[in-house]
Amino acid sequence: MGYKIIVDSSANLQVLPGPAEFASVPLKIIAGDREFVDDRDLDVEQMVESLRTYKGKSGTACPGVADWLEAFGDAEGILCITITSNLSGSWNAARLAKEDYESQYPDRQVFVIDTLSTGGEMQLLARKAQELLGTGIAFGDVCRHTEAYLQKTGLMFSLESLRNLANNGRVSPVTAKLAGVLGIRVVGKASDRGTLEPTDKCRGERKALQTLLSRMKEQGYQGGRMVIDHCMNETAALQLKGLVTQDFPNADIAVGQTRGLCSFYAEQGGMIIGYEKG
Ligand code: X90
Repeated sequence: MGYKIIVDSSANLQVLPGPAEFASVPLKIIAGDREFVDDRDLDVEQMVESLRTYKGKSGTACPGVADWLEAFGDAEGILCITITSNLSGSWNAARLAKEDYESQYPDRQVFVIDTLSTGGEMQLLARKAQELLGTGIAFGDVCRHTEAYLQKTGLMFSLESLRNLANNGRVSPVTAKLAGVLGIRVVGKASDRGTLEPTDKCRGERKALQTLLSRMKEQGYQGGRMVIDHCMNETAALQLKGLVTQDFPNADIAVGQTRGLCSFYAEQGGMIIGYEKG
């Protein structure tokens, strides 16, 4: 049987070793007549730089049904892991692709998980799915266990600017005003509904990092897996890793860079953290 795990590019994941084939379906970032496809060839730093100086309207586009179908290839068991359906149409497109594919190939199966989240939490799920597949359990059970794992994972963020989120209607103007003052970071989490829920307004990076860690501990973090993705802010990401490691020397922490979609919304200096609640 050919199995395939597919995320959209908001997961910040381009390769994932394991028994199943893996693919990332790109979202797009659009600024005037420029279009950035969020695939492995995208030069993220150059995109962030050119957006910084671009004064016009900019936005994003989710993958369409055809993009998901193309990623399905001819796999017989497919697991799609998408960004929150409350902020993007990616999940809906994947669901429609599933209907299409299953009616075309009645003996094949497509599962679609709405993570109500993004970034590192999606990475944790994809990794879990590969591991479960390796145990030899049935594919349907792999997908169900992976979805259940969402109860044990969470997502936090620290943002210096919410401008692109507000300009594209992903947070309210009131929420966006929390940030925008030099040196202020908005720390928050993915809500149960899959929206941004600011929890703290922090003065300075140090305070933001301490707040992130204490909020994660409050949610049940005990030194399990953590994925820290940053937008051109490796210093802070490594500092956070250091702080976490002081409390939990055996924590399994991966530090990486946000790809195109998350870089557009998290903006320079931003961090997105997926973690295990216990
Ligand atoms: O369909 C599209 O065009 C994509 C829209 C995505 C909008 C939100 C992306 C947020 C990315 C911000 C911090 C993490 C927030 C998590 C909330 C669930 C990064």
